[in-house]
Amino acid sequence: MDKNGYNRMKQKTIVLFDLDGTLTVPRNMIKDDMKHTLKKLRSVHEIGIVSGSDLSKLKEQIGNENNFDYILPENGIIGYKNGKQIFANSIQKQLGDETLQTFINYALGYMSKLILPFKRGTFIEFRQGLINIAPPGRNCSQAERDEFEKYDKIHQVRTKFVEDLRQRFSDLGLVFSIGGQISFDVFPKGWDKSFCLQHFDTYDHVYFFGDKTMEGGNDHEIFIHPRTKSFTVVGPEDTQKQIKEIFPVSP
Ligand code: M1P
Repeated sequence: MDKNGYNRMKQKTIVLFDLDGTLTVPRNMIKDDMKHTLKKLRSVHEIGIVSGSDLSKLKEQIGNENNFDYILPENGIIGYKNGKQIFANSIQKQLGDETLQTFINYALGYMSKLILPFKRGTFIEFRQGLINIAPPGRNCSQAERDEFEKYDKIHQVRTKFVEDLRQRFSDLGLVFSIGGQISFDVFPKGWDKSFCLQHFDTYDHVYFFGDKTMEGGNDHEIFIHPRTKSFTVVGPEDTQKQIKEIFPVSP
């Protein structure tokens, strides 16, 4: 075993990656050199993506989903192995429609009072495993996303909103996670990225690479989970560099 816990003897290993900020620039396509590095890695280990994004967004960014053994959208509340669905749960089943409606109505009310540099459409996106809330609206262009991200760093729009929701709905056992540029995700406790680890009970080693590994980031829970050997990256280039260092097969 080397200093990174990498064992050259044949063991069952899965290497999981966050998508935005780890394999790609947020909401951008995966680059060819990253595909090449992952292909090399996949020649020795199974690889997977665990993302807060839903399947359709994830597919837009990775192109061919067959380049991965596991695709785990929505934090792994839905799971695909070699293109076949292996698992699915839903927030609707978990919380019930009455509670969901109370929560959604409140969030829409809060956002209706926010004054931001601009607003576009789709402020709440209801996904199978989470609710995504975007104060400027999800229909932003990339330039508008970048602008809001900068504005939010100064004005803490999402942090303040999350704090308010956390206090008001403290009895619902919800987790609030700021992972991307314009929005945050809301899901039941335990439905963070560490949820997907139940699919890998039979694996000897579970590696994880993510950029939002700090407390409050959406990679944090899987990052600190005792089942994983995890690494923080600062962007796709850093991910490639670290893959090559940790898994000697990669060129
Ligand atoms: O993967 C990180 C996040 O990416 C998107 O966030 P945003 O639109 O704010 O950049 C969303 O898909 C979000 O759900 C996800 O957690």
